[in-house]
Amino acid sequence: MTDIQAVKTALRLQQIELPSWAFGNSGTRFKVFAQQGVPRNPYEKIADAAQVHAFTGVSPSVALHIPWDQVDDFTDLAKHAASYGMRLGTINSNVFQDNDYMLGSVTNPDPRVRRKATDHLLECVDIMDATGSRDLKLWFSDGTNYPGQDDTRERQERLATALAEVYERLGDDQRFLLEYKLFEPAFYTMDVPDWGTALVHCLALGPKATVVVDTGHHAPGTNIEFIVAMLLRAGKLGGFDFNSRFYADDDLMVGAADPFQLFRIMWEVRRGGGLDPALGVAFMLDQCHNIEPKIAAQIRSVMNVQEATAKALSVDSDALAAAQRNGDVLGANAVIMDAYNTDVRPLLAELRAEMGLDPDPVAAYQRSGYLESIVADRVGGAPAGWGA
Ligand code: LRH
Ligand code: MN
Repeated sequence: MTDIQAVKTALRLQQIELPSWAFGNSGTRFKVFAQQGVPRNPYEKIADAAQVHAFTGVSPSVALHIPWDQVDDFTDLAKHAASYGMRLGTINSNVFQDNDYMLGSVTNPDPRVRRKATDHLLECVDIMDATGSRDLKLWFSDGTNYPGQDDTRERQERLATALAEVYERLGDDQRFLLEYKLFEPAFYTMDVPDWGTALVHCLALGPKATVVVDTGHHAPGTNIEFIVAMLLRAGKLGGFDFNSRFYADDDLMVGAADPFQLFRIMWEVRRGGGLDPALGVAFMLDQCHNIEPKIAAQIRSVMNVQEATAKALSVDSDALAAAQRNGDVLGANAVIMDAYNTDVRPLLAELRAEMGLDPDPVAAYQRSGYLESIVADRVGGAPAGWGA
């Protein structure tokens, strides 16, 4: 029998970090549809993120993206966040939007451009010192579009050189999360295309170098939970950029496109000890709400992660282990499917009530009138976006 109290305790401990950029306008190359009430600066983004935490109780931190969230005083921004019961989380570097980076950032053939890109990464660590953030997330859009465009081996040497310099700069309680992505914006090679490449670079550096799994960054049909099991086994799973997709890097709400895959991932997280906060696995959302109301979508996304986690916690692991030991293929699969087919929504509603929250966070938020108030207040100024 599932120990309901243990499940509730684990769910209370789980924290899901929110991406500041999800509250701003976003879109595709075809169109960015502006929405009313969108924040105009990081202070307003944090106020919106605080709404998600107020109604879910499990998302007390906001990841920042530099320079999209550049401010004069990050210590003041941290105080602002604290005034909402929030803290500033992962610092995301951005070496993908400057003209100088057309042929790469830290892998660019031009040493002047490599220096510029590496200096940005080091500046992000300075910001971490001011915000008290533990994690620096490194995603490189670096790659090539045509065979022969550049020397693949040489680009890896350039990448390793930059990563080593950043690694040296990290404080004792800081680490970086290296993010891989199969393609886009480059379409022949990406310099960090897969978990193997990211892991090789991290193993070459040391314990402060970890890998982040963005669930939208794999080839269709990739068994992501296998990658999660392997990274946990290697002690190199730094965290997740959660979202979902039907085709490519769609950045849709996590669990919306493939809730069964999210469950399988959370089962491997549980199986590998990744739900223990001491292991330091960061659960982050990395999404774009191009057409849907952004704050409500973030609340729904947090709930989707909670539901997948609660189902994973409902797996009768002893029965599963016994069936696996006995080669009982159907029996073992049935244990997993029973957990997946368990309706955990009543348990989560009960838990929210015990946490003093409304059992239905989205409905409670929509009743709060917050959206109407920001639409009325946020008149004028430039709505936040990707600045692309
Ligand atoms: C790249 C990525 C990366 C972020 C960006 C917002 O596709 O997943 O994590 O910097 O999205
Ligand atoms: Mn990502």
